Amino acid sequence: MRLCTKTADCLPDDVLRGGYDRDSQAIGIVHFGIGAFHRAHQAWYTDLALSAGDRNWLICGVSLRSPAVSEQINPQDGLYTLTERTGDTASTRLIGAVREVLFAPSQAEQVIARIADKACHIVSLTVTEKGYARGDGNRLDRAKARETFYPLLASGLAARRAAGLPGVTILPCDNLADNGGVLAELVRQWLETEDPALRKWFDSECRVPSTMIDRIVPRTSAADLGQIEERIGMQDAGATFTEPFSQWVIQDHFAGPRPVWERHGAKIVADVTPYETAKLRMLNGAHSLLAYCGLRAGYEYVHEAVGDPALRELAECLMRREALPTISPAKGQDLAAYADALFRRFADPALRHRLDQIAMDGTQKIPQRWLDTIVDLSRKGLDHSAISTGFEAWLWHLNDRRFVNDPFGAELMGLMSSGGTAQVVKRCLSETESADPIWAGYRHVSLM
Ligand code: CS2
Repeated sequence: MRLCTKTADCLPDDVLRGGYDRDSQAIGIVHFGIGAFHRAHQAWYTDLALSAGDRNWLICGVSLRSPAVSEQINPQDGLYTLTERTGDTASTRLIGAVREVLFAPSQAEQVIARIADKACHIVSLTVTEKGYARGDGNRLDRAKARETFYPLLASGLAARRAAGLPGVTILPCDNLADNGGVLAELVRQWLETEDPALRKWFDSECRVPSTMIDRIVPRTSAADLGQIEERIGMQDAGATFTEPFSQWVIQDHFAGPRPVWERHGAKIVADVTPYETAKLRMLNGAHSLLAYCGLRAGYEYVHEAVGDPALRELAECLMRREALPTISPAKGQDLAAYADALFRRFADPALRHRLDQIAMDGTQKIPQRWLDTIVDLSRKGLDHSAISTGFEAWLWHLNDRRFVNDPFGAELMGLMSSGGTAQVVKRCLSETESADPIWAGYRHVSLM
């Protein structure tokens, strides 16, 4: 038996569910990149909102590269379970917010029609750092952009304008600094060449809030799927696993209506910068450190790496002595308590969060996780030896080659073979905007 609308009634009683009527509700959100993170985060908040009576916020998920999620979820009528794990306990909820999944390469017209539908008010994205097609100095890489969401988004917006519909809120949910500002600028660059009149319409009718998104979502394993089948008595190919913790801070900058996500734990604020900076530099910064140093030390999971006293000390140093002093907290934001909570989350063995999952796409992650911190510390004349150690481990990681999964991986590994570390460092630098202080950081690293 497989999970779907018909079989959902046979789920065990302890599987939580909203019980709202899905058939009479419209799709209000089109989401690019419907991977596990979205299903455990934004779709979960939206499911809670729908359960509490918000209406017409069902989600149309769009996959850009692989049909896998549509094959997992469409035969289940968009339903899947989300299981929160901690210690020895687990709690499972049936999520109904996702109505359908479209596979962009073969269903482009449907994606455009969904964006152009009058019920759609939000186009959100979780396309990973590399999915934004940022080239040198945050300029749009047009060749890469053509392969991603930009043409579909532009066609959807053009159809809305032609139909006399209002603009939409474009909501980026990826770990980039100033993700709203960056995305708005990249979309402008795309439209400027493709359709300058649409660019003007986008500027006046659409809004792109910045967001800080946080929930640890390990990749689902075959063992996880076996466990959930045993627990719920049916197969769920879309099953997703996460921690109980979740955080979402969203800039109050919408073009039109939105679900009342703040009733379910999201925070709507004027400025997300302090939350986003703390999250990127402390959580993600320490994650990347543990990933490269942990893999080098032979560990597989985050809880194992953080359980090693030497690596724990290094991560403590990165969070508390290097990242923390570079952040100006918002009123009431306690960064020392934040660090304590992060270590508790990292140490939870129930999550089984793989280090190689975090290690991927280093070139896309390191700038906002480490280099921005190094730049600030260098300006103040402060030490950044923990980040430097992480950097050295990243170079080891490239040289070791076993787990490298990065859009620039082949190029960097080639440079490593021909010119060694110095060539790799030089290549990275040409990708960054503020070369001077960063040079200092890299030079420091390469001398260690
Ligand atoms: C991780 C993040 O894979 C990674 O690079 O650092 O996905 C991290 O788990 C999330 O940002 C937590 O919110």
